[in-house]
Amino acid sequence: MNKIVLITGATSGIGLGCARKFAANGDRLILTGRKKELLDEISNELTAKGTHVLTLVFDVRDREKATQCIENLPAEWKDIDVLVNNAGLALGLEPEYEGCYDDWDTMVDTNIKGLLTMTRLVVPGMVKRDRGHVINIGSVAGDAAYANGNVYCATKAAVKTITDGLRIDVANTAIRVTNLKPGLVETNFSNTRFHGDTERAANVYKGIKPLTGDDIADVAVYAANAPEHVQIAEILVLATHQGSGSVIVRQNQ
Ligand code: NDP
Ligand code: 8X3
Repeated sequence: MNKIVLITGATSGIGLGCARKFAANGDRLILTGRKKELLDEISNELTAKGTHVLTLVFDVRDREKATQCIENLPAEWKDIDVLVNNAGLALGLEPEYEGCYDDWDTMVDTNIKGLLTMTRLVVPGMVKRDRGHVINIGSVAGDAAYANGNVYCATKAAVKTITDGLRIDVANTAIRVTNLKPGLVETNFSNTRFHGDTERAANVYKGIKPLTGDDIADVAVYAANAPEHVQIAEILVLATHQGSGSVIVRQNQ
């Protein structure tokens, strides 16, 4: 059925993959992000294919702006069926005792507090309508810490607990809650993590065929379209030669 799907961080990677895959599924999209020009480009691309798209420009850390955007949605866009809490990032890969305070703050504010803000703004409407689905993009990094992943891993462990908590709190409703945990996905993620060091970022994907944003988006669309009595509570999606967060078998290295 045609749904209204709100995706945070829709300008790149997994969020962009979700925008394209939910559009191909016939859904209407509220695409949010920080980069207006990119959002406009993506909106034009999808609108040309017949998708109804609304774009909202805000940073998920800006609670006031996020609130303003969600509270002032046009009437025909208010009844959000699926919230994809995707916006997030890793910054740095250093031992915890050498970590950067600003990087820690940004990860916590985005990956945990931003996700919570969006949940707090969107889920009350779902509860009122007794329908909806929240898909949080967690990570294999939330299952166990890996070397130098410390704070990023902790934010994704928090996403797991926050997702579990929400699932419990809405179990008396028809709302479904999913923690979708990707492994190694080639996106802008590593460029961001290494503060624009593209060579270091490229090395992350050397010798292994990584997942793509589209691979993860396929799984999100599947979860959102499972029969109504089926709640995909948690899914871990790894590249075939990835055994865990820290075991990656590379060819020709
Ligand atoms: P990308 O860097 O390609 O995309 C991240 C998206 O999040 C961008 O659209 C970015 O926008 C947006 N974003 C970041 N910070 C904010 C913010 N404060 N407010 C609004 N939007 C923001 O990386 P991915 O697609 O890989 O990452 C998406 C999610 O997937 C993240 O939560 C990440 O932790 C998770 N993940 C990624 C994995 C991977 O290997 N790539 C594996 C497991 C999970 P902008 O361009 O403006 O920064
Ligand atoms: C992103 C995957 O393993 O680089 O969450 O942390 S990993």
